[in-house]
Amino acid sequence: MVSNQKAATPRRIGITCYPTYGGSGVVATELGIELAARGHDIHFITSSQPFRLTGREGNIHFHEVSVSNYPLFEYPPYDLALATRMAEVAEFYNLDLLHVHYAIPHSLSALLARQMLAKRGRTLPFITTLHGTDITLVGLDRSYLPITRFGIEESNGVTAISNDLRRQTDQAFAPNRPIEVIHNFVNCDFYIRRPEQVATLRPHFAGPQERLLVHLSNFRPVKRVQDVIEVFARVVRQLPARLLLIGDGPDRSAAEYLAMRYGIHDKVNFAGKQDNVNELLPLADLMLLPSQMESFGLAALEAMACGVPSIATRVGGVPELIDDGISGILREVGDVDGMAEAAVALLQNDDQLQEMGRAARRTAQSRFCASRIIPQYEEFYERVIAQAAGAVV
Ligand code: GMT
Repeated sequence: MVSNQKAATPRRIGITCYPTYGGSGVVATELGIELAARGHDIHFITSSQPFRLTGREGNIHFHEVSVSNYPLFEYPPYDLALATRMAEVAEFYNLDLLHVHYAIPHSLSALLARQMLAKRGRTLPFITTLHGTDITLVGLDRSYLPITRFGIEESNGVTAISNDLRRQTDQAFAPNRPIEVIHNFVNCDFYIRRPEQVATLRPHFAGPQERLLVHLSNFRPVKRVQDVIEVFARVVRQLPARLLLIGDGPDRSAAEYLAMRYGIHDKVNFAGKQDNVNELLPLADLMLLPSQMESFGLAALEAMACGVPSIATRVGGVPELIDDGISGILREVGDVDGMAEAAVALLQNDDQLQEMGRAARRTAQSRFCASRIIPQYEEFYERVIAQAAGAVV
């Protein structure tokens, strides 16, 4: 379900992202779906079909980037194959703009594609959206820093998904161009609590007297999934509860081991990667997001839209999303006792839990709905396209 408002100027836009289960891929895919619904022609240029695309959406095309594995290549040159495909698609479909998500290496591939087309007298501006770890982890690695800065500076436009990420980028890279903040968004008609659906599905995950806690991530070390288990182990000592873990990644085994050590593994459901998170999140009473770093916290926003508040860490862009004590609860990184104490207090006070869930939904609707954020991207596209057209002699 997407908003059906139509764009003033329909455009042909190429979108590149990591199409697997990362937050940046989710944002890029949902953006493409929303833009297509508003009348734009969207071309995903990615290594595989983005996982949230069904292939049945109108106005959406998928162009696979295949990286040839010539025996001489110790490292298959994905960035070059991508640049080539970007240039081909842009020329064939007469694209107005490329929008790449995650700076490395996508901004550099887009730069090459722009240069290839310039040789043929064509203008192809590109926008880079910074998502977080492309700046805070990969970008700050000395071996990638200069090229990350170069990709940012060469972009025709740059956006960051939170004020905090813009501040961090300015501080670490001091780029010679302004960065526009366009927050992440959620489709509030798709992420919503439907009581009949909850009544049917919830018994599969928790008993009538049990609270259900949820965590959704790619189980990378930055997510501190072991802290989720630590918090839950403390909560379940105080009240009947279950934990639903959605996602998969390198720290899953460590989390499973910890759950076994605490003897709580029968109460923890490792559901793995799931496509229907919009149906699973509303089943929960509370989300746990104890990340080391989070430039925005899309998982928390998706839960909030479903009326599920989060206990999260006070890091990065999370305070731009969650008002501590109103639409969720914030604690310091690693404070598993504090998070557990807050969770128990909230789960034992139904009125407060309900009120926080309503505030979470209100925040999602009033500040982060797709219908509010997508026009900001459209307006930015128009500005960048006009500037690029003006710059061509
Ligand atoms: O950490 C992840 O979940 C992956 C990463 C990505 O780029 O795929 O997520 C980043 O982008 C998300 C979407 O914009 C943000 O919601 C996450 O906060 C951000 N992750 C970090 O900053 C650690």
